[in-house]
Amino acid sequence: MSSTFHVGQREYFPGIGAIPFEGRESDNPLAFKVYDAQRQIGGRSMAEHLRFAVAYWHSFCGTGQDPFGPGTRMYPWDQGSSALARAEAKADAAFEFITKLGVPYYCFHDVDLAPDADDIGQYRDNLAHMVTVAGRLQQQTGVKLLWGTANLFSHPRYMNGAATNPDFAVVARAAVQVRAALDATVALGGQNYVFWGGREGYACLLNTDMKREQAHLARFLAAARDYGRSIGFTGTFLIEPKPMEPMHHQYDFDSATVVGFLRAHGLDGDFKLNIEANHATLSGHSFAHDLQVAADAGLLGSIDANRGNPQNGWDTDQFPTDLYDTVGAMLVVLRSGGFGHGGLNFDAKVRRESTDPQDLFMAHIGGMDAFARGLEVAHALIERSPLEGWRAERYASFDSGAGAAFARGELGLEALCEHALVAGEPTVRSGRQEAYENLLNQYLLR
Ligand code: XUL
Ligand code: CO
Repeated sequence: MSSTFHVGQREYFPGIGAIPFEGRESDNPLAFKVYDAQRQIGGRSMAEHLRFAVAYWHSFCGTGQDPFGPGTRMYPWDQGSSALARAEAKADAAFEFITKLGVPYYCFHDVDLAPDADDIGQYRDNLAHMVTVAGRLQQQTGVKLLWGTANLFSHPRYMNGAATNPDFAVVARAAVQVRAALDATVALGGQNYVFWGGREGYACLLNTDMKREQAHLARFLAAARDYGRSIGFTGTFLIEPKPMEPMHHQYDFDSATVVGFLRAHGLDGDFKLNIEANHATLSGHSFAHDLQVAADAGLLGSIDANRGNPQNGWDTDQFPTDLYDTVGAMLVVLRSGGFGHGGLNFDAKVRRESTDPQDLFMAHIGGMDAFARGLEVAHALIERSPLEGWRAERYASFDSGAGAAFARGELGLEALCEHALVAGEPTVRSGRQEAYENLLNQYLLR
């Protein structure tokens, strides 16, 4: 493997070259076993189906700090004397990593890419400078921006919310970041723009006017939408649901809540959903459930791929490895026609105890292989197995006759009763859950 592959002055991951596809017999930890970017599945390459993205924040900013201790990883790109020099080195490292991994997209928050500053002019200058740097690196490497966003949750000014803050001055200050992050996203050709309402919620209902805060959130999103469209953003705005953490309750609780909110405020023409696996499980749903709710509303936009820990339920942001989860997710994605503008962003971090540079590669390789296998199995289940036929057959009584008339809204309660009188006691029909689960395993093992 080549070890001289870098985008800037310096190589940040020496000894690791482009990650090859070696197939299932390979034991090389730095090779793909399933993900073969150009392999065709149902008329599209794996790369086109999966549209992977690397998350700038976890992979190049997070050093492993947790509430009980500081970071455990010292990044070579984080050693320079000025904040801007460190940001430039970080960008070189990020694009080297993404290129070696062979991932087509990345995602960032404004203050992952550029140093934050309380002074608005300084903040804008920093971001504008780093947009120029990132633009040059995108050109050089061919890596593209899946989405940009603004971090409206870390700075202390946002402790009571950003768009939903009870203080208008904070709402206006949040607009500075959203405007700048939209400018950056458009300048870098970003295909989506994300809102994760990290502190858009409440810690205590006693001091909170929930109705007013949610109305302000809708106004803020509409203003951002109008500004984005005015500067030529043609991509999708995405809301990322999460029920709690950091707040006690967050307004974008889950897919169903966000679908209702978008429709209630007339935002569903411009906004879709970015579903994160670990946020879905935090809200008491499965990952596939929240994807299905979004897809059924025609609002499935993109995915933040990760997993939680089933023992504790927190947002642990682990890399996805569970094949049942990836098959379940890809079934929803394929049935709804694919990602469109969206993709699979690894909103995941290596463990605090994982301190070698190659751990970051292995984490992404594992996640990409897990989703590539999910894609293969979901595609085979849909195209070659009896799954779709079995499911359709369960509902066959609505395909014709009185059942179809009911589904069209043509039968009232009295007509339904007439039908029941004539038809007599319904036959007991098994749901056959075990057969469906065995079918999935059978295809997983093939
Ligand atoms: C936090 C989270 C964020 C969003 C972007 O739980 O998922 O990283 O994806 O702000
Ligand atoms: Co996320």
